Order: sequence, then C-alpha cells, then structure tokens
Amino acid sequence: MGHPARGWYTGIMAKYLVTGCAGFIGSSLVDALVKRGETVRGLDNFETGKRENLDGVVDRMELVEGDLRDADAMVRVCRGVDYVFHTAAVASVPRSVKDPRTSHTANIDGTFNLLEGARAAGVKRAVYSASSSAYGDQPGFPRRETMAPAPISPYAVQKLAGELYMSSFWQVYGLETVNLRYFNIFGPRQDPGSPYSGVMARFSLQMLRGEQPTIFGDGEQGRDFTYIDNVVSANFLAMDAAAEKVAGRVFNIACGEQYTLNETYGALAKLMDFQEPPAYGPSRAGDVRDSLADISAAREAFGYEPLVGFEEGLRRTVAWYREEYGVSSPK
Ligand code: UD2
Repeated sequence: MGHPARGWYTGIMAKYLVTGCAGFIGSSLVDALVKRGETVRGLDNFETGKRENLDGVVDRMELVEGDLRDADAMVRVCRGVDYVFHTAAVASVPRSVKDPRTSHTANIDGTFNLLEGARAAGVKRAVYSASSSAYGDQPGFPRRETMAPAPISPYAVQKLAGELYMSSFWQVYGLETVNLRYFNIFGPRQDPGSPYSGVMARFSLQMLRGEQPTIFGDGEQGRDFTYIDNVVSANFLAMDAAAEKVAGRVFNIACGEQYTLNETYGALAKLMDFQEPPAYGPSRAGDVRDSLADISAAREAFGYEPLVGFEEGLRRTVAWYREEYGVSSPK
C-alpha cells in the first residue's frame, strides 16, 4: 500500500477531501476529521507540505499525491467526495513577490481546476481558505466583508481570485461554496524553517536556537493573530451551516484583536526567556500595514467564536516548538 496515488483508482468513497492535507492548516483539519471518525481523502503535492504532519493519521486516511495544477488529477481526486476543504496553496506574500508565477498557477489555476473537479463529481460543498490580505491597505478598521477588496501583493490578488471563483461556482452552478478569510493563523506545525514562514513560527525557532530575529519595518504593523484551533472550528461550522446562511459568501475568521509585531515579539521572547532585542530591517514589498477583523458576520451566520485567544495560543505554540525542536527548557 505504499503507492501514494493508490486512492485514485480504487473507487473508495471519501466523504471529505482536504487539499493541502500535509500543510499546517490542512493537516490540522485532517486530524480533527479522523478524530470524528470521518472518511477522509487528503491531497498534497508535498511542495511545501510535510509527510510528518500526517504521522498520526496516515493509516486512517486515503493519501493522494497530486498537484492542483493537474486538471485531470483534480477530476479524479474529487470523485466520490461530498465535502471539500480547500486549504492547498502556495502561501506567503514575499514568495509571491519573488516568484509570482508559481503561486499564480497553484492558487488561481489550481483553485479553478479543483472547482471543475468538484462540479463534475457533484460535490455538495467546498470551504475555501481565503486570506485577509484581500483588504490591502485601505482605510477603515475593523475590516468588514462588505468593504471592497484592495489587494496589493500577487498573493493577495491570487487568493481573492480564488474567492471570486468559489462564489461564481455557487451562483452559476449551484455548487455550495464558502470563503473563510483567515487573519494570520499560527500554531503547532506551522513550518518555521523557510524565509517565507509565518512570523510566529519563524521567530519561535530563531529564539529557540538563540538567533536574533529581524523585524521588517518599525514593528508597529498590527496583526489579528489567530490560533489554529479557531480555524478548524470555523471550517466545521461553515461546512455544517444551512446553505442559505453561507453559500457564496465571505467571512472573516480571526480573534478580533490586534497586536503589533513589537508586542508580539515581546510576548514570545518572554515565554521563551529570550533576552535579545530584535534586529530591524527594511519593510517587505507587498506587506500590509495593519490588519484587524470584525468577526460578527461569522458569528451571526454560523456561531463562530474564537476558542483560543492570543496569549493561550502563544503558550501552546511555544510548548510545541520546544517539544518538536528538542529544546525542553529555555534556560
Ligand atoms: C499574510 C496575510 C495572512 C495569510 C498569510 C499567508 C495579511 C495581513 N495577512 O500574512 O492572512 O494569508 O499572508 O502567508 O495580509 N515579519 C518580520 N520578520 C520575519 C517575518 C515576517 O518582521 O522574519 C513581518 C512581516 O513583514 C509582516 C508580519 O511579520 O509585517 C507578518 O508576516 P507573515 O509572513 O507572518 O504574514 P503576513 O502578514 O504576510
């Protein structure tokens, strides 16, 4: 049973498909689905996803190795599936600035291919991992879904295009789609080792290794950092909600609280017992200055509430990186 593509030809029915199943968010969803006893098919091309993220569940799911850019593969992977969580993407604003084509093909063409596969298979609902980067740098806080999008970076444009495709497939084909705009998610399994890693993961590993992190800009940029458990819960609620409340719509998923990067650095350093101040470097091209969500639409439509706040999320995240990266005590 070692062949990664085995699920494609067996005709096994999977109730849930998770794209990007070996990624940070995808693997967290797979874990929760398997725990609930669901039949799960996971898709990943392992470009940024990691096999070890599936260590605890790989024997209890169907793993398909494939790429969103392969339209035929998307038709095959959707066969027999009822519900799709579409988390697969080439993430990161700076990565998209450096190499826009790679993320363009995965995030826009890939999402389109998946939707075509889902339509052909008669999938009942798809929940899409959208991005808060859609709001860009326009005035007006907190961000509300009624604001016109104003993306800056290629990544932001791509994730927004994915949303629009999702909504269009609801409007013209009746495929129930829901767009969840995540605001800076962090937590266990977020890859810390790449220059494109999320800041919380990157700083955690750097502090554990005694390396001095660099803040890009003055550190006064604000983010609505959101712990992973909140995202998992939002996905399930959005998947289970009545279609008339959610289909074709966009929802912010966040905590509704803003922390600057300087504050975040301080909180993380305290938990890590890390004494060094940060280095400061130039701002990143495409970076959004401030980000803060109004989460009332998700609350009203499907009862979303943040389950784990910033501080508790940080504690859990630090504990995980310590455990995973072999540093049991900061002292
Ligand atoms: C964007 C989206 C987020 C998600 C993510 C996926 C916004 C507001 N957020 O996150 O919703 O889609 O993309 O990748 O658009 N930074 C440093 N030093 C480092 C690394 C990062 O200072 O070593 C800064 C970075 O310049 C930024 C902040 O930390 O101001 C957060 O960066 P990030 O890469 O974690 O996430 P961000 O905001 O680009």
